[in-house]
Amino acid sequence: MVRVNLFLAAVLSLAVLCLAACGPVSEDTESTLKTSTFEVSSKKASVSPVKVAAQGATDLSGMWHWSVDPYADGYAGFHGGQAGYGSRRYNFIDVEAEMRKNPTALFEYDMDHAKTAKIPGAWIGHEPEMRHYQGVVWYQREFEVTPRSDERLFLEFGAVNYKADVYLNGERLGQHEGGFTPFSFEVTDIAIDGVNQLTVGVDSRRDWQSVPPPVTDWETYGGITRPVHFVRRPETYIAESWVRLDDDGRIRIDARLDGSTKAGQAMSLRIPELDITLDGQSDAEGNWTTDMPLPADLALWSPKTPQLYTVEVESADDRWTDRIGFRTIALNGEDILLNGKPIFLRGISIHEEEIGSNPVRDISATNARALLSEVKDGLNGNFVRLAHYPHSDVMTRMADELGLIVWSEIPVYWRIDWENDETLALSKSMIEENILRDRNRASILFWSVGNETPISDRRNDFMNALVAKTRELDSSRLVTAALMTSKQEEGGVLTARITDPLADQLDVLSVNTYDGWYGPVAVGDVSEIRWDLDFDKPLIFSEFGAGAYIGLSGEDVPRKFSVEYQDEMYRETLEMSAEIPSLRGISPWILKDFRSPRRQHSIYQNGWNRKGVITETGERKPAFHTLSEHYKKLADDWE
Ligand code: GCB
Repeated sequence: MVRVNLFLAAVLSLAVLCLAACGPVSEDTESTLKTSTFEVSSKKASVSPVKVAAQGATDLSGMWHWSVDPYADGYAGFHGGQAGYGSRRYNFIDVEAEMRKNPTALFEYDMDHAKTAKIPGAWIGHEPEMRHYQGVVWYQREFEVTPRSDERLFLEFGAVNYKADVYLNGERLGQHEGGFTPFSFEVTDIAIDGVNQLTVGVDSRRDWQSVPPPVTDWETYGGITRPVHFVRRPETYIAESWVRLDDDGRIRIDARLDGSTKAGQAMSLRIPELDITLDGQSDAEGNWTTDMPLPADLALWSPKTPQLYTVEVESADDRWTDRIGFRTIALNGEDILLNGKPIFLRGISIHEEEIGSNPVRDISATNARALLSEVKDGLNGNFVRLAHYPHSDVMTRMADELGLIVWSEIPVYWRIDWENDETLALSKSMIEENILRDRNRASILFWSVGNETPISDRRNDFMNALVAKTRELDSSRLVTAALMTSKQEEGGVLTARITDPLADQLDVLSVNTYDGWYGPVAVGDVSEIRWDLDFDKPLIFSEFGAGAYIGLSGEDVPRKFSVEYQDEMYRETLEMSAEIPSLRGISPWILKDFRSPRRQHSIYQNGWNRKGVITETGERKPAFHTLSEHYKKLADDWE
């Protein structure tokens, strides 16, 4: 094994062997870890559009060493302060050689000899003992680099759930918080010629300042859940490109160069299939912003015709490419217009969990296609709500390709610390990372800023700030959030209203409605509920549903958890929905039974939320067919 800084390690090992017992020595403590959202110790780090990784990138997927650290000894000493030297999983040393060489040296880890697991992959899949583990796990692998003087080097992470502390060759690059969005570090000055050692401390724990909070209704899936890439770029490279069709019918391009020669560079855009080339020049800041008329022969993207084009943006040294669809979105009172035509969203909600009896949040292209094909072909759908956090970009790219409209969400969910400025900053950074990653996806029509958040003055301010941030970053899409409703008896009729003040801020109203499952309303009375809405905005049912255990059926009176009960709930709610003039979309809860630790009925649940219309292994329940038929009729009515 090649290690380059053995000398440094030897000096350090003498100097700090006592530290495990000696207590605090630096501010690199747990409290720093708790408060930071995107904090970088030494070198440049940036949010990065994932597409960069596909170009000039080495995929570091494969077998990585891993080691549990339940007391977070790799983060801090047992009296606080810096971690003891013998517990720092990120040391760039050969632990075994060190201990052989120095009889006083004590290491209580050895990553080189630790077990291995396939990365990306949540640790729930590493071994059965990890099933309910919440805490710190360290990951490590080596990779070879031959640096070139005219290149810049980056490490890019698709997603690490929930906090990541990243070290290269023993040097701390920084921390990222938020389990669902990409981040990167520039390592040009840290990567070495030869074998490099990458170490990631992953902490799955959350508190009330976290987003999402500690209490949710899904499996946490701690770990490095999306690919890691080592990326080489030219010294001046294309850091971002956003190419889309704007409301005014023109194709707009925003590209940004980063590097010492970013000013005044010749830039060009090409769409080879349409024989289009557009030339221009970056400004003093390296930005190139321009537009062009819509080519006459361009086919617009829609669920029926999901046409994508290869788009290339070029600078002197670099080339960025993506597959992009072009379409417009607008509102006209209660109508959502796609390419100028009113649409009805025939959808369903999905968690990021593949079909199978033992999911590990492995969203390969095959697994994404399997999920989305159930919506598109099985349900006759045109829409998916990717709940409750940004899903893998494999899903959003697949939605582009298959022709499914997407609702993309950040995990501002139920109850978080509305008073906390850092929680707000974290939520905003998640919006930014999500939008930067996915703004070239034609399929995404909606950015959702949260789900079922309880009304209070502080929460209202918090959510309003998120709406404003979303519009600032992308004014071309519609902003929504899943709200709760209030219902009361009026003249003998149960009447539903939206009283949440957040409704006024949103482009599209969305409500979760569970009468017939939660609360006193009998399932057979759901179709009688009336909706009193006076907003001149479209409404989406972002959730409704009922738990159904595939093994419980055939009883005379449908009862909770029987598949007949779920089916009746669907029939009743769909009947009710047909009476709401402003309804423009439906996204029941949920496509597939999904893991949720809060669901522990020992016959029907055993850790699974059973509201799927298919089971975890893909078996369709009766409600699946009811929904599919309903959507077939809606498709005929609206197209
Ligand atoms: C909801 C939540 C969703 C839950 C669902 C349920 O309202 O938005 O995250 O999983 O209800 O099954 O109760």
